[in-house]
Amino acid sequence: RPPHAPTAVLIGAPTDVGAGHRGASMGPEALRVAGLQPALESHGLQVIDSGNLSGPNNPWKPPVDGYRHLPEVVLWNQAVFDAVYGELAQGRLPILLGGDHCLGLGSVSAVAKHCRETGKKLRVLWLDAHADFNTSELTPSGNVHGMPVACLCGLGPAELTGLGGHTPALRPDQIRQIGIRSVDEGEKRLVHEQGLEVFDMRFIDEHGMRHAMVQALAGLDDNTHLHVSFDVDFLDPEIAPGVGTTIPGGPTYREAQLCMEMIADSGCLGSLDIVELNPALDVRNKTAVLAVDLVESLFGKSTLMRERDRR
Ligand code: 6HN
Ligand code: MN
Ligand code: MN
Ligand code: MN
Repeated sequence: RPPHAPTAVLIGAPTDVGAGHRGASMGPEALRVAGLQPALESHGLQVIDSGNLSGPNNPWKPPVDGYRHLPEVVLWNQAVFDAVYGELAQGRLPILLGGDHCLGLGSVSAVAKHCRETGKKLRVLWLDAHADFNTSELTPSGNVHGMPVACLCGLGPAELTGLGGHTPALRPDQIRQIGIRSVDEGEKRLVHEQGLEVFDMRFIDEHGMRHAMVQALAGLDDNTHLHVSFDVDFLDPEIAPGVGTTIPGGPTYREAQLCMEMIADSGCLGSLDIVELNPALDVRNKTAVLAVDLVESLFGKSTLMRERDRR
């Protein structure tokens, strides 16, 4: 790695409070058991494991006014926001270990605040089977892990949309979604209305992952902070069964690797979420091992030579 590569910090957020299945709360430990830290260190990256955040238990209750566990979701996201913001302020590269995807709200809100304060441009890549663009009116489940992108764009309860003190945290044109193949009916309308740029599986089938990523990464420059929110259900369930909401027809192993490699090549990666890994549904931790393998590529596992050549 180049000498200026920032130190990465693992931040565990062991909760499934926004999910529809129990078990994502075990995600951080499964990623540690799969060797995330030594894997990244083997590529010359400095890595600190800051341990786990704490927050309320999952009360496992039905929705209230369209949200399940909103007070608990807020508390977890405040903890994530503070931790991620604090690490960015120290010049480190935060890696959030979820936990379910409602935590992307705290993480991306912190990144957005950091970018506003440092004058950086922000691009968010949302790697997911789902658009996560529901609202309390549209949601079929009340699970807040289906809502973080809408909340980041200002559509949601004030406790969540105002997390970083600036609403909305993001403009839709700062987001690119990749791998999408399950969007609820009302959610679909809202995605179109807000003009989100979505590289869904149909696009990837027709044009290939390479073309999708060329477009998703277009316009990045030296002053761009790239945040990757990696929902493990992005991957095809044949290779990644350890998630709560498997949707068939996702990226293959090589498509996912190429996606990560092209992000690494951009040289802009500034922060990362690894979310929705559910060890209770996994097979001998293989989804965690795969996630670690892919995250290694995200940090330049297979592109070290090219990166050096370029300098
Ligand atoms: N995730 N669209 C569904 C819902 O309940 O809103 C599923 C959301 C899944 C969210 O996997 O992060
Ligand atoms: Mn910075
Ligand atoms: Mn998601
Ligand atoms: Mn998902």
